[in-house]
Amino acid sequence: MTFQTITLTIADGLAELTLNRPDKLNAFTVQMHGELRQALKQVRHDDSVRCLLLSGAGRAFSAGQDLAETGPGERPLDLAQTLDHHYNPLVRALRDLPLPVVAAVNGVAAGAGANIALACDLVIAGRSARFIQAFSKIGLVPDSGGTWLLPRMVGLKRALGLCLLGEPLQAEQALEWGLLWQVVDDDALMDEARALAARLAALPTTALGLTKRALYESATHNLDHQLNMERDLQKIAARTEDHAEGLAAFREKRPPTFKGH
Ligand code: T3D
Repeated sequence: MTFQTITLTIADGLAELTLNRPDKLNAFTVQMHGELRQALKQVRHDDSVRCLLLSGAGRAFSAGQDLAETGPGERPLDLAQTLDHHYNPLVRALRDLPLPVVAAVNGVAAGAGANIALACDLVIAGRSARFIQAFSKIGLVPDSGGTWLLPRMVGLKRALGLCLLGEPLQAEQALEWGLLWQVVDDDALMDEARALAARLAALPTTALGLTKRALYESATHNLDHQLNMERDLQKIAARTEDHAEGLAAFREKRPPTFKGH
């Protein structure tokens, strides 16, 4: 399938999805959302894919919504519809993928661009990356899950500071605050991100998919509910070939070769 605003390549268990409007800092348009929906559907239905790597072409991850997509005087649009049709399904699609999703953040990630990166399971950033809750600067409320994610990741007070002030959070600070998995030199970002994604792609994918589900859903569960969930998911994981392979490899004192199921 050919896309105009994104690229998608699939090889060796790894799907690489790149936001590709570098001259507009990969700002999201309706067309990009449509292409992302198709690409994520393709990834989800391709059994060979065991990890997704999301990145942005050029000097940004994404500057969020394309503010020039509508001409002067064409706003206000019904932004509830925009979120219902485009941003919310995108965040859910990334979260619900039953395999690990890595975001590689180069340069700026602003507005929905920041929150979509942070919605990915692991985030690796270049040293010069910055995350901006740009919404307050244009009279909007953080969306794409930012108001849910940020308080859980950095605590309520830091989330308030980031969202009210809309100031850039530099990569090193974001790492210290628990938003990121790793910060690397800018020119090493894609190599390091691909190495991380390849590592994840070689792990037992079904178990990883169930693990991310358990961790994300824990946010709204009490301990009893979570214990029951772990019981149910463990029952599924225990029936996978990868579990049998893991046990065999342990007994035979060799590295396991997981198939992903
Ligand atoms: O529909 C809805 O609104 C609902 C959904 C909302 C979700 C959201 O994401 S709302 C938040 C939208 N994003 C922003 O408010 C960020 C706007 N951009 C900026 O603040 C700055 O561009 C950055 C801090 C991201 C980067 O600054 P800088 O100095 O590195 O780059 P620049 O020169 O400002 O931008 C470079 C080009 O990208 C420039 O185009 P030009 O002049 O070279 O033709 C600029 O206009 C364009 N660009 C940057 N951000 C956007 C954009 N074009 C369209 N939309 C953008 N968001």
